[in-house]
Amino acid sequence: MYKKLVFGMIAFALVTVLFAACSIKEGATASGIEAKMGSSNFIDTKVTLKKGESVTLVDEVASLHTITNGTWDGSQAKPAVEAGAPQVHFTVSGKGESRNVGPFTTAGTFHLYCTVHPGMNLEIIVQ
Ligand SMILES: [Cu+2]
Repeated sequence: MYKKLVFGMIAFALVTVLFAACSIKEGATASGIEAKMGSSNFIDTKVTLKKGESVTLVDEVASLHTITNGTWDGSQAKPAVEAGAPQVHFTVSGKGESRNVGPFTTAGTFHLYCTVHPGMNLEIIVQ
């Protein structure tokens, strides 16, 4: 009976520590930098981050975007995950819907694009 109580308390303490650790990590990587998406384009086509920061991609209108690593070269989609880039693949469709992308831990220039809209490119510069 007593042992069960002690075990329960240890388990509770562990869970609390884990939650606390997660929230600290999120706070450290959030830069507050946003890249807004319009109906068929990036409103912000270029963002600059410091190493270790993330960028929040925000759908400003109710438009479906599928964002992944790569770029549009004219009307040709060129998927590519650059060395040091986080793997990105998600779909948003609701107004105000957002996704955190990162952290970017390597300095360089990285590209994301929307597979739905030709020419919808985002350049991310990490310093
Ligand atoms: Cu799109």
